[in-house]
Amino acid sequence: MSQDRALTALVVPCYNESARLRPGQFLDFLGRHPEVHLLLVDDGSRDETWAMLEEIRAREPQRIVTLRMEQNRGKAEAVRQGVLKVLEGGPSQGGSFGLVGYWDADLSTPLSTLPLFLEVFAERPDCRLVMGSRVRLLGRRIVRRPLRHYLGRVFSTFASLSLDLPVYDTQCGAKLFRADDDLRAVFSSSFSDPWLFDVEILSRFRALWGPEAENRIVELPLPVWEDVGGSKIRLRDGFRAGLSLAMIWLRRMRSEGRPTGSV
Ligand SMILES: Nc1nc2c(ncn2[C@@H]2O[C@H](COP(=O)(O)OP(=O)(O)O)[C@@H](O)[C@H]2O)c(=O)[nH]1
Ligand SMILES: [Mg+2]
Repeated sequence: MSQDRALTALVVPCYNESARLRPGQFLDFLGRHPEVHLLLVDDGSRDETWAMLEEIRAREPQRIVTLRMEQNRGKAEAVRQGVLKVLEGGPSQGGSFGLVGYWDADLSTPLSTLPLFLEVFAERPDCRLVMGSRVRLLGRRIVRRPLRHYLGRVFSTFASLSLDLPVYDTQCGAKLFRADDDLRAVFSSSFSDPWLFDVEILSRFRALWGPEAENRIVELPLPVWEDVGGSKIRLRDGFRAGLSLAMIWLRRMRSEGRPTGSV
C-alpha cells in the first residue's frame, strides 16, 4: 500500500443499478481501507437503487453518505453534484479530503485497483489526476466486447486529437483527482454532454494548465477491467457524444491564442 494516507472520497453514480450493485464488495473494501469514504449518488432511479444505497450506508454510516437526485440528470451531473458535495466539506462530518474521484457502480474497474491510483499520487507530487486506462496487454485482463473495444479506440483517438493530449483512454469510469481549487473550477459549471464529460474535464484542465497538463495527468494501465454487461449506453447516445466531441474541438480551436484559463 502507498504511504499516502490522504483521505479519499469516491463518488459512485447510480442509475437503476439494483440488479448490478454488489453491496458486499463496497463494504469489504471499506473494511480494508479506513482512509476511503463513499458518496453514493442515486441519479433519479426508478427501481430499488435508493433503498439499496440506504442499506449500504446504514452498514457504515461514518464513511458512507448518500445523495438522491429527484430527477434523472445523467452520469455527468450525478458525478458533478457528488464531487462538489465532497469539495464543500466532505461526506463525513468535518472530513477534509485530499483526493476525490468517481467510480462506476458496476465495478468494471475493481475497487482493489484503488491502491494503485493512490500510489501514483504518493510517488508523483505534481500529479493532479490519475485515470484508469484500459490497455489490452498480455498478462492483463481487459475484457470488453470487440465492437465496443474498437469503437472505443476510434473515439479515444479523436478525443486525443481534439484535446491535443496523448491520452489513450478518455472514457474509463475510474478517475481520481487531487481535491483542490483547480478541480473546483473544472466542476463548477455543468457539462454539455452526459457521456462525454470525461473529455470535457480533460479539455477544461488543458485550458487551465496548458501543456503542463501532460505532466499533471497520469494514465494508469489497469491490471483488470471487465465489462459487467447491462450498460445503458445506446447507439444514439454514442452519436450525440461524437457530435459533442466535435463541439469541444471547435471550441478549443476558437480559443487558441486566447490566454489559458478559458474553458
Ligand atoms: N446509463 C446511465 N448511467 C448513469 C446515469 N446516471 C448515472 N449513471 C451511472 O454511470 C455509470 C456508468 O454506466 P454504464 O451504464 O455502466 O456505462 P458504461 O460502462 O460506460 O457502458 C454507472 O455507475 C451508472 O449507474 C444515467 O442517467 N444513465
Ligand atoms: Mg459499465
